[in-house]
Amino acid sequence: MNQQGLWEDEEEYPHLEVTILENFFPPEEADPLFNLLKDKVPWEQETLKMFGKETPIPRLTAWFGDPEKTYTYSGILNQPHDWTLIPELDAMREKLNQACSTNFNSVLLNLYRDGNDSVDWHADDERELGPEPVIASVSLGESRKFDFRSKHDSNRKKTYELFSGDVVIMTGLTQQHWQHRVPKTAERIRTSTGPRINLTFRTILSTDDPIFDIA
Ligand SMILES: O=C(O)CCC(=O)C(=O)O
Repeated sequence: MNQQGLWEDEEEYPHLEVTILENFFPPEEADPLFNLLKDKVPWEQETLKMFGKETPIPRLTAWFGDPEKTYTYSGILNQPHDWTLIPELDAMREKLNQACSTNFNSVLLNLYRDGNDSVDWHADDERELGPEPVIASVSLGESRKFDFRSKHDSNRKKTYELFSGDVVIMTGLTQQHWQHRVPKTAERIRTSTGPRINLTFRTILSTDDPIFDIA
């Protein structure tokens, strides 16, 4: 497993605390996980209200977590599925808990069916994640680009290519100062971009957690 850290480059990318664990899930784990999750996860097509019209978001999603850990993402209130529905997901969580020395209590899954699917610029800066969340983002299946853009200077950008089995760990003030996205791959449509699954493991704070008031 190779590891790249971006956060050492504080001058060029201030507060971008990102570590990439390449091949964290080697192919013999990543390939069966991709197939299992594609088949077993109850994928949903969420919609967003845009200009008064319900518009499908360009990917399928699912939310798993501890009971009561509801989460609002892009205006969508998510009720979690139980970990017991897919024990392999719980095993992934355990492996990431150990690598990150944390206790993830929820995961948002995205299925990008092809190069037309994407997630637009955003930060995982919702109040329920606290001011300095640790987020572990797993890629399975097709490789895709992953862009960062400074919230203060949109010309300051950094792009990674994420491959199946890679894990991106975002920590510290990253979400407060940077946005990220997975762009469409329009130029690759003719060579057909295959499906990709992304899982972002997060820790949703309880409202009685003192840190909740700081965010
Ligand atoms: O697909 C990815 O790599 C990123 C997904 C993401 O940013 C999110 O779900 O918040």
